Amino acid sequence: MQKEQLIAKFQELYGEGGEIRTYFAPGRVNLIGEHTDYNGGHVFPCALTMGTWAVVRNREDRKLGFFSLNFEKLGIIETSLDELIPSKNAGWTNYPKGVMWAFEKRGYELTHGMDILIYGNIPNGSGLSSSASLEVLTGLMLKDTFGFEDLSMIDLALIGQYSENNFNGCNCGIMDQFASAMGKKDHAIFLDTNTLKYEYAPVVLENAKIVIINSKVKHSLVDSAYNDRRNECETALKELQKVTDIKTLGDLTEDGFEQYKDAIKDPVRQKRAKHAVYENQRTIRAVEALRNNDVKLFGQLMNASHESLRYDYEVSCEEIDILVDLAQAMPGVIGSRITGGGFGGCTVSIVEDATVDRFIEEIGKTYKEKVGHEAEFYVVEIGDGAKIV
Ligand code: GAF
Repeated sequence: MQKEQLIAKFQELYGEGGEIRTYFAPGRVNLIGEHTDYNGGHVFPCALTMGTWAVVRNREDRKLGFFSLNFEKLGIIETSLDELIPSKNAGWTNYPKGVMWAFEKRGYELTHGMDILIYGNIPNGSGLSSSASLEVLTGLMLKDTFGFEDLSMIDLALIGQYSENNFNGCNCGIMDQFASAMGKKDHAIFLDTNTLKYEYAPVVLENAKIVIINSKVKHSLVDSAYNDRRNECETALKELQKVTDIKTLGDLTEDGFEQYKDAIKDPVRQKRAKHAVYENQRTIRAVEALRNNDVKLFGQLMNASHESLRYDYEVSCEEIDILVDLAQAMPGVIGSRITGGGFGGCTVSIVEDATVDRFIEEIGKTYKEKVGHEAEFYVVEIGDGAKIV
């Protein structure tokens, strides 16, 4: 949808006049480095050109008007800056409200309300960070509206994560908000989540594309299973700290893990920690491979990442495994894995140009036969981070 159309819709809903501002924040796809961001490891995500837009106008009172073109039937949801409390009934507005709450918690006073129109083209709940993009979008909107010049884009990512953890109850890491705030066209972000040091790595895929497949399944209990994994890793870390001097699982190499792993008493917990350690090392190696133009090795590491997420971390599911197995078995596919938090959502594959059509057609057909519903395919481009548009 074009900016002009969004503004026209805004005026139809809220009336004309006043200064109108528009913002955009992207979704992300993670190429490798999954479930490492709350374990002190590295991640390698990139921002997409798909994302979420906001059209905003100040109000003189403290009221907030929220309208989403993605949830049109809900109409305008009216609330106020004095009601920034999470509630089930508030649905999607819990995300922007959470960020407003987090701003105020950090001492950034929001002195007046706003009318807001939202539109997103990231499929919701598909593991491409529609919620993180909404959080970063809200952060940028507040920074610009209230002139909070001292807040950097990384601050906006951190505030988004804080609100997700403390207002919306998902104990996520920093990867998604960071990618949405800091993305760069045609680059992925090699981020050390322990120090927040990052480098942009050009993603130059000669004769290949990044293809995302949306399984269109989202298994319930995603958030609680996510929080469980995090707790398991935290317990494993405490056990390891009794025998070796590490701050995070990201401090261990594979050899170090093998040496100390018996300190982790529970075999399931040991598998979780193994994934976190090995995936971090795989990510470091994958970025090096890409820098050396060794896309083949990058793809092999993506495949290994999936295997680890499937068997050791156990965050995949039948539908996703079908997609990944089909992709990995197809000549012309360089690598394929689940992306994002898991339990459904999307896969990411690197596919040679000449294979893309067959990839979409054949995997689409077999998936429908096996699962009973269609998957969606997106041949994506890497875009910039959040911006005023
Ligand atoms: C979700 C979380 F929000 C991220 O922080 C990250 O942990 C990811 O799952 C798994 O890598 O997207």
